[in-house]
Amino acid sequence: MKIIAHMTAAACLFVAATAAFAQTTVKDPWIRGTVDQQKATGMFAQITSVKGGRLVSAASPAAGVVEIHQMAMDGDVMTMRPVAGLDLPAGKMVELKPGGYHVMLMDLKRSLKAGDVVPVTLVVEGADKKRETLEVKAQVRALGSPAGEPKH
Ligand SMILES: [Cu+2]
Repeated sequence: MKIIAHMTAAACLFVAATAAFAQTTVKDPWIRGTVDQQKATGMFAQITSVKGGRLVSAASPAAGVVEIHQMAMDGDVMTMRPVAGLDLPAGKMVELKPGGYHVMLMDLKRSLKAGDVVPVTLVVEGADKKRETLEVKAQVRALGSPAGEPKH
């Protein structure tokens, strides 16, 4: 019994240490594929910041310009606009998804085909103003695939 108790304590310590290192986690990053001549597309993901923070910028070698965008209905029209940042409440998963927030890749260097893997760098600023840089590998999904529905 005593040995088991010790092992549990060690496991807890390990989890705590990992969480402190990876302040923000990015799950299931993906990019909507493009057709030839298409110059922009969106990246989506599920972002969770342990202590809370703000996604302030993004960059990718695949795109000349990368912005954080918000999609919203303006009357009957779906509009998209850049925002200065996206708040990540502590411990709460924020989903970037079609029709909502997304990382907009513009001035694309080439078309992105299903199966490609695109590196994207996300910068998250914590409440203490410290910046955390996250290197993400986003998978390109076919243009016509259902809007971000996870595969079950
Ligand atoms: Cu956009």
